[in-house]
Amino acid sequence: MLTLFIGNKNYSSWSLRAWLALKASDVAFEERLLPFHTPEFAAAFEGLGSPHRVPLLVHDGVPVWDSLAIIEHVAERYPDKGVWPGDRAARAMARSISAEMHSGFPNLRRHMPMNLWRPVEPRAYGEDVGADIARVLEIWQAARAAFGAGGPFLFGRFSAADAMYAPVATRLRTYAVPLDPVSAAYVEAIHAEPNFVAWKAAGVQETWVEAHDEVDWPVVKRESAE
Ligand SMILES: N[C@@H](CCC(=O)N[C@@H](CS)C(=O)NCC(=O)O)C(=O)O
Repeated sequence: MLTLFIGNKNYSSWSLRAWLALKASDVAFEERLLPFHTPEFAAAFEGLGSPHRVPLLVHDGVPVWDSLAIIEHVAERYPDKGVWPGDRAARAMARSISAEMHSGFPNLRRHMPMNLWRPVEPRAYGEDVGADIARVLEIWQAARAAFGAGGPFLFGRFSAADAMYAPVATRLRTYAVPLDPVSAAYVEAIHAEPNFVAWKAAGVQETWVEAHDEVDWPVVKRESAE
């Protein structure tokens, strides 16, 4: 039995990554949403030896934490589910860019937090954020050009690499970042992906507000409030 602990769907980009990868793999799992900064959140991690962070997967009593470790765990345990691309060169690139996402882009992540209910509005950014964005777009264009022929995602069909970059696609849209045509089409494909659509629909209904993820604070701009 698999249980995936996640945070608030509106804000928790790391939870979204693991959740999308699990959904795409079509492995049955139970989802448990832990609202941030609640006693319920802290209690869920007791005795597991993991950090108090989501996502956390518990598989037959064994805890696996950190989005990329969860993805690798699922890929190992369900090798026929196509978590990573089937082609070896594509898979090598998919793993590389997923690791790059996992360890990188701090300026972009800090300046443009995932916030699914924020109306699409530009946010000015400096050179450091611009450099992160330029690298993301370079990655997307390279993957699409080399391996994207079979579908709208980075390696054609949806893979763990798309799960890793989906929250970035939302940020680029939310903060109205100008995009080249290839990247714009990719952002569109992520926003049309049915699992993502379901996640966002749930996220924008939530009522918990995280001040540090609201860049217009103390104003909380919400699409539904318009
Ligand atoms: N490197 C971790 C990052 C996990 C992480 O930072 N999760 C955040 C939410 S997106 C968290 O649980 N924060 C705890 C809190 O805000 O109390 C991963 O890839 O899963």
